[in-house]
Amino acid sequence: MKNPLFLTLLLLLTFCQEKVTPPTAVEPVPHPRQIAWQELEFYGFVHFNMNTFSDREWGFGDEKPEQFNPTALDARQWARIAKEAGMKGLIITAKHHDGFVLWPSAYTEHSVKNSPWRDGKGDLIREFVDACREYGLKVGLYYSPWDRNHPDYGKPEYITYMRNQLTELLSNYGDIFEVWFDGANGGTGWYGGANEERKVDKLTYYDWPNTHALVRDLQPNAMLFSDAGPDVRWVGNEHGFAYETTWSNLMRDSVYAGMPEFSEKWATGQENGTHWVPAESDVSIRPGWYYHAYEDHKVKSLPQLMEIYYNSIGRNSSLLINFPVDTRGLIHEKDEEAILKMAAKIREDFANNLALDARISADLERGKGYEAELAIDGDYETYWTLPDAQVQASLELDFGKGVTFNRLLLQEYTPLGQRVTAFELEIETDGQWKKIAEGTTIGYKRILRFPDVTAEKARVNFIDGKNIPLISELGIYNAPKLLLPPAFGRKKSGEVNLKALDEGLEVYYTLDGTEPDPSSPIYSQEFTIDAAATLKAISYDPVKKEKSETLQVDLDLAKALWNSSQKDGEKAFDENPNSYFTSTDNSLTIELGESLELTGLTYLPMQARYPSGFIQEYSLELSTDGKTWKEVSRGEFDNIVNSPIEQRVQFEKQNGRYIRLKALKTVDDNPATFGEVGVLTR
Ligand code: FUL
Repeated sequence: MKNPLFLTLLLLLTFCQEKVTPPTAVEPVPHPRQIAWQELEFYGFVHFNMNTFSDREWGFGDEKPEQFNPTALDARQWARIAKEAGMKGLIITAKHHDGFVLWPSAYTEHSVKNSPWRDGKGDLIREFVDACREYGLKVGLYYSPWDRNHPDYGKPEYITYMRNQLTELLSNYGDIFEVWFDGANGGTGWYGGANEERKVDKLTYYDWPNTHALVRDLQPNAMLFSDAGPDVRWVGNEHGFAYETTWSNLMRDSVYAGMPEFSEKWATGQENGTHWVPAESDVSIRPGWYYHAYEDHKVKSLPQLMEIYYNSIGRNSSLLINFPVDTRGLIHEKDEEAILKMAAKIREDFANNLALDARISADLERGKGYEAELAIDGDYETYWTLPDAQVQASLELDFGKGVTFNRLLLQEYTPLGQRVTAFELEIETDGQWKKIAEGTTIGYKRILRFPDVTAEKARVNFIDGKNIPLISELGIYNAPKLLLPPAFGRKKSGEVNLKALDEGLEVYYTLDGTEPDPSSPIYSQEFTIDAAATLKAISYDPVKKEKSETLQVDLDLAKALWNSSQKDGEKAFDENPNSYFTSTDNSLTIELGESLELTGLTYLPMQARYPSGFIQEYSLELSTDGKTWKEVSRGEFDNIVNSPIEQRVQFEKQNGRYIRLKALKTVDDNPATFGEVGVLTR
């Protein structure tokens, strides 16, 4: 190269490029331990302790160590399932509110050391830790500050006890990634026999600054969880849902664990929050945190679990899903099946990032080292950004051909703080840009779902933020439809409704017992079924030409004419499985509005979270005039506690205009309750 001017220019250019200054941080920023933790995203909870055996959610503290007796405990089974589910760690209830501890603590007799399990020689924390390490999972410990067993709870001596136990737990089992302090504390309890109510000042009693300092000292890399952090905060509900706007910033000094107004005021985090305290969404795979056989049929469905995934990890939060380990000491087969289906669906939804095949460009760039391409390089450490003082810019993807998609994934580079407050996704059709989705905060990860769109070009407009956006990753996906049988509902009038569980699916049905397919009637609006019929329905993906498994519902008479003279009696036949009738005389009488040939009856026990009054022994009577009654059946609903599903009673065909279902005995001797009652006519 002979031209000295050209050489000088080239040198100048290189010099200038190298001079691109890195963006400055926007406070607050995460600590390195929080950066490492946020990459875990998904980990599991194990609720297994005395409550598993007392069949409670919150034990009173008067339970006996002898009650703790799993028959086939295998912590390796938990770890295997968690690993296969894509979880990165497990957190176990080392001590829950009832005070029983899963390791042979030197400071209490209320522990596994006095239980029949492993002849009192067992250490469940050790077995748990070993299993987690074998499967490459991180280990976390839940420790309830509230202790309904300990005689000193409420006094200063108890704080010493708590710290002694924490010292055991945090010194003897290797690296711990998260220490979970529950916000529920203070109230009635056994308290060494005192059997009274003990209130504590949640802000001051535990002397959190010094308790936290102890944890820090013993486990410098452990994340400290409580409602208020200091490292990770509660999301404010137990559904596993973060918020449309979720900040990792929190006004930490205004909050403490267990404060009454935490959920409404603080759970979303705050844009101007002073500390980095990201959210963790916790939820159980069943209604309860602990195992109850009567919830075996209430394991969350795939659509419910996917909703949780998108509303937690998809909204700048980590996800902690709980396994209520059963009395054998195993994760129940149904829970395993559910979590593995969820894991498979997550993998499927994010199998192929369409942005990787697109040409990416930006209308503004900071310079070398911050180009648009870095938003699709799969490396979280590199990011696209803008010159200082700019917050508005677009990242545009040119796919080169029409592609179909329904998910947008964005990640901010959070080590320099959370920034974006408004963004939108547009696609180009016929030369026009059209908005198809929008969001507020992004944070570590944000996923938007929207109905299928097909376009050659898409762009994400960053509209507003606290400072220049730093976009580590951008993903565009075409998540396959959730091809599950449609959801079914029926009204008292007999009107039936069907609903596909994902966008873009069609529903076909039959009433003649044949298998539905796309040549069967298509469901477009509610229709009435007022007599006995078998409804079969499928969801159908018209693009892929695939159908779901078949939903089959055996329907009988509509309840349009039914009446009850008992107060609230109609709640037992309103076709709403979640409402129920509690009887004052252990019976329910229904006037059917017409004389009918009957062959049987159905009884759905109440489905509420804490049920009572299930009928165990029943008598069923019919009458044509409401005065003279004839018993047509008497018997027992065998396994109704463990499996509170619909019970069926059949009898010889009889005429009746009135039916009376009597509870001769309820399982708990509480007044009889009725979730939903129906009749059979065939
Ligand atoms: C709550 C506790 O009271 C529940 O029993 C459960 O442990 C859940 C994770 O946290 O606050």
